[in-house]
Amino acid sequence: MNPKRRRLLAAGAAAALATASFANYVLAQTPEQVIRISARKFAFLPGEITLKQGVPVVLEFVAADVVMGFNAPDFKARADLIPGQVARVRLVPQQVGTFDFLCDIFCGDGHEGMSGKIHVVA
Ligand SMILES: [Cu+2]
Repeated sequence: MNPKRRRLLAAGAAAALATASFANYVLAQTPEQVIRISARKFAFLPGEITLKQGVPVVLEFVAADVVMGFNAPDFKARADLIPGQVARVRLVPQQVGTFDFLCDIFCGDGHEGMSGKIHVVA
C-alpha cells in the first residue's frame, strides 16, 4: 500500500473513532432518569411521583405477586406488569399538573383502589 493511501485510511479510522467516542460521551452525559416502581396487591410503591415538564424519564416496574397493569391515560402510557419481568415505560411529560395512573388488570379484591399520581412540575 502506498503511504498516501495508508495516511487516508488512518485518518478515516481516526474520524470514525472520534465520532463513536463523541456519541458515547453524549449518551453518558444525558442518562435518562429511571424511576423504579413496584406493584403489589394493591398498591404502587411509590404511589406518587414527581416529574419535570419536558424531561424524559423511564418508569421501571416490577410486579411482586400477580400480573398487573400500569395505565397513565393522560400520557398514553401503559404496560403489563408480569412477576419476574421488568417493564419499562418512557414518558416525556408535556403538561404541568397532577395526573392519575392506575392498575388496569384485575388483580384481586383491592384492585379498584390501586392507583397513583404523577405530578408534573415546570
Ligand atoms: Cu389490579
